Formats: sequence, structure tokens, C-alpha cells
Amino acid sequence: MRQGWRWYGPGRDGVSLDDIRQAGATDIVTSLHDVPIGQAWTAAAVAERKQRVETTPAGRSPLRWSVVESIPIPDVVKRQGGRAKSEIEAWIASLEALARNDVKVVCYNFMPVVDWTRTDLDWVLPTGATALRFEQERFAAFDLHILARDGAEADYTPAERARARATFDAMSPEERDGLVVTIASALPGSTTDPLSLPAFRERLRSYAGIDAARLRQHLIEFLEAVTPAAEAHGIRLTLHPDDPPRPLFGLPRVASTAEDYAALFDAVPSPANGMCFCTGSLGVRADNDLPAMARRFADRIHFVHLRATKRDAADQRSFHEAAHLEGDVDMVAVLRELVAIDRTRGPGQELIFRPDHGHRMLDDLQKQVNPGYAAIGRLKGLAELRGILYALGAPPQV
Ligand code: DNO
Repeated sequence: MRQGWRWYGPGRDGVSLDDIRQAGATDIVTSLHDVPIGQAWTAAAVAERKQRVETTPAGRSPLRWSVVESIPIPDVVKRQGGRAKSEIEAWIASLEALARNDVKVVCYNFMPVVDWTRTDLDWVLPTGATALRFEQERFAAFDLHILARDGAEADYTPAERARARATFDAMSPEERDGLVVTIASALPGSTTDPLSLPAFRERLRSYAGIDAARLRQHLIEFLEAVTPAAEAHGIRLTLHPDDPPRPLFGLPRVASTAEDYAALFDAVPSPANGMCFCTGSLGVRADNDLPAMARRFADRIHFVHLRATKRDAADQRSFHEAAHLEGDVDMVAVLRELVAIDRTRGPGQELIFRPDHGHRMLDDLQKQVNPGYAAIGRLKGLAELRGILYALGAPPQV
């Protein structure tokens, strides 16, 4: 397996390419975050970024831009599927720009309106480090009392509504504003637009009538349209799971379980139709058996996010991001499966993983960081994961 590292690109990341070298990673995971969602990437812009990553100062180890995370899929594709022709054409043009520059693994997701969602970005751990967290009651307080979504009450039991009310009442105005920013303003790396509360409500209304079956059908139409181009260029597409892997705000999510993925692979068997195996997102559900999923989708996995979430004992829908080996996910068992998959891959097709998210700790507590993407916590996670790979007799390739 190869060690990747997400880098947000020039001007967007306090972590330098040399920092990444020191962490031991060899493969950069990045995106053209400056290009507005829906606009086609140009080969020149891709070439420029590639040059930035791959021009190695004398005496330094080389880095390679191996994975794109993500090319965002505009909202209209999620709402209209194959009818969103020009948006899908632009997406294919971005694939072509990447192919011309030999970047061949592309991650994307299909979450409507909001991408990855948390309620706390600096939840203090007993060590003094901080973690990302999703707390169901804070989420419900936002949904019911801040967003005040049409029809939200129906999604909660009376007891849940009472707890959400109490949570909301206990929050200061600043905390409420902070929660809006955390949930609605699109965390760095998100593939959805930042939204004001009125725009958020409007977006939700535009999904009226789109249930899980319809959203899945739109994803299938999208894949039918883009996989021929991906295949022709030798690009492997990897669908990132929903985070968290369940419906939010009454919106369907269709990449949360093994059955969700199986339905997509059955409908669009193209080998370009692959999966980003994110242990953090999938691991939030106790009914996702991760080693079994890795075995079942072995030939579909082309990119891996390794992190571990820990569900609350009191409410299994709440979780925080634990240290990489200390969550609910059996990381050793998962890595054993992934190593076996990697051994079947030829040169140039090795599995690329990245340590996903990390605690904010040590000097990073004093710095401004991208939530989840501080250097030291990820470096620690990567070091622990690398140790497992050595113990499994499969040291990472360099
Ligand atoms: C955050 C993430 C998301 C994810 C994209 C994939 O850390 O998991 O930014 O990378 O949604 O398309």
C-alpha cells in the first residue's frame, strides 16, 4: 500500500510539502479547490498543480499527485440525474484534463446539500487534545430550532424533541452561531456550497419528492454517463461513503451500507466504478462489518481513508473521532484485508491510503488549522497505521 496525505493546496493549507515528506507520506491527495463547483477543470490548471507537487527540491524525496479528492458533483446532478447533461459533460471534461496529466484515481461523493457533517470541531478529549464530534442532540437542536426545517418534528420522537429543546435552550447565542457555521458553511474539502440559513431551507425544498430510490437512480445515471470516459482513460472512480452514513435533514443518502454499494456495482459493472473505503464514515454504523465489506468489494476498492470513530454508549448516533487505533473499527482486521487486496494489484495499481483526520494536539492547538487536518494528529495516526503494516509483513511502498 502507498501512504497518501490530503493537502488542500497552495494558500489553503498550513501543512507544507516538506511537512508531508517528514510524516513519511509519498502520495498527495488534492483537488483544485479554487475552481467553482460545476466548472470544468483545464489540463493547464491540473498541470500546474501537478508541477507544484512533483517538482522536487534537490536532496528531497519525491512526492506524486496520485489521487483527486474530490471533483465535486453539482447539486443539479443529484436532483436530475442524467438530465443534467451539461454539468455531467463538465465533470467528464475534468476527468479528461486529469487523464492528460496522468492522475488516475478520482474520489467523489453523492451526498445531497451537505457533505461531511459534524456538530463540534474542537471537542476536548481527556488528554487536552481536541477531536471532531457529531452529537445527535446538538444536531437535532440545529435542525428543529435554528434551521427550523419544514416537517422536522416528524423525524424525532417526543423525548428526542424535549432533549433537543433543552440542548438549544442551554446554548449561548455565540454557540448557536458557531453551530450554524459548523454545519452550514461547508467544512474545508466539502463538495457542497456554503449556505446561509435561508439558502439552506431553499435547497432542502428543491429536493421535495426525491427519495432514496430516486437519488440512487440519479447516481446510476451519472455513473452510466461518466464511466465510459473514465474507462477509456484508465481512471478509477471511487465513491466516498456518506458521512455520517444515514439520512440527514430528511434527505436520502445512498452510499452508507454494503447493500447500497452492491446496488451500484450491480447496476453499473464497469471496472471504473469503484469505492473509496473510508473506515471512519462506514464505521459509524454498528451494522457495517468492515472487514467483510473489504472482502466483498475487494476489486472495487482503489482508495482508502483510515480513521476510527467511537460511538457514544448512551446514544449510538453520536460519535467522536477517536485515535486511529482506538475507535469501534478493528483497524488491524481491516488492514489485514486491505493488504491481501493490495497483494493482488500490479505495479502502479497499489492501494493508496491516507490517514484521515487527526486530533488537534501539541503545537497545532496554537495554530489555525483546517478542521480534522492538522499535521501532528495525522502524523501520529499515520505512524500507528504504518506500524500495523510492518507487523503484518507489508511495509508501505515508497
Ligand atoms: C472530510 C471528508 C470529505 C470527503 C469528500 C469526498 O474529511 O471525508 O471531504 O473527502 O466528501 O468526496
